[in-house]
Amino acid sequence: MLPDADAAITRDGKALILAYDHGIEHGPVDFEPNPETADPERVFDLATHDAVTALAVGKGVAEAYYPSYDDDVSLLAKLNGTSNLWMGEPDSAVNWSVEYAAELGADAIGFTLYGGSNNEVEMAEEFRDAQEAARANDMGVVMWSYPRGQGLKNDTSPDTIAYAARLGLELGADIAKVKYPGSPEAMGEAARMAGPTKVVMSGGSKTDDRAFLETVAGAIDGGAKGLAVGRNVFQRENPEEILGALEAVIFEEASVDEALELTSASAVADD
Ligand code: FBP
Repeated sequence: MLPDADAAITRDGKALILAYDHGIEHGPVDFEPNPETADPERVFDLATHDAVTALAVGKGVAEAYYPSYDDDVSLLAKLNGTSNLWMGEPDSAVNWSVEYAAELGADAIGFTLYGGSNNEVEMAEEFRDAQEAARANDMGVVMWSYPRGQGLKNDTSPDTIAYAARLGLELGADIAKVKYPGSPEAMGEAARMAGPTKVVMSGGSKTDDRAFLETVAGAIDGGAKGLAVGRNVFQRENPEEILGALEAVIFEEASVDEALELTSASAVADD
């Protein structure tokens, strides 16, 4: 990792990355709860919210939409991705080069590594090439560090998540995005193992406002430097509201109750 290499996708040393690679990873089913989010323009508009420090998208979406948003949105080029139709051992195709991402104006690259997969060695070698090319183009590096494979089914135990975070440091990521390991203490241990590499929490499937904000606040208290989130934002009826609440928790040290005041759920409860 390189100090400050992530400056273009962080604010005060923290990140709120809006992830929108779900069209590749999960398919259109993820847009069903809020159908207008199938339109990338809706999500690019969301990414102009002050809370958002970067938008993570794949090549085709970046090509089609980023030119209209390059003044207002920091682009995190998600280099690899594989559809849910793939039934083999976890793997991820590298869909665009770092050089092409740089040409499109990307500020950083994102790369999934499935530690523990039978494809880990090949993926780590692809990450090496991407990480070094990112450095040559002055771009930050974010690793989606998701241990999974034949003997490791979406393991989010504290030990595994600490190992995932450490892989980020060892392989040269500036930010390691990991699944929530179940407690603020376990998140703190993952952050400690990552050293100067910032650990951010992966959003996960949609939960209610309070549960989600409490998990995020706990992760931040534990030592996480922010959040990389998709469904818990864009699947909501009013994504802007939760972004405002997340901004308060992540960047303004607001309590969950204070942040909830910014949502209409709280307005309804107050009536
Ligand atoms: P969510 O906040 O919706 O969980 O998105 C985070 C993310 O890493 C996305 O970038 C990616 O599309 C998805 O999760 C992959 O999740 P998984 O591989 O666990 O299905």
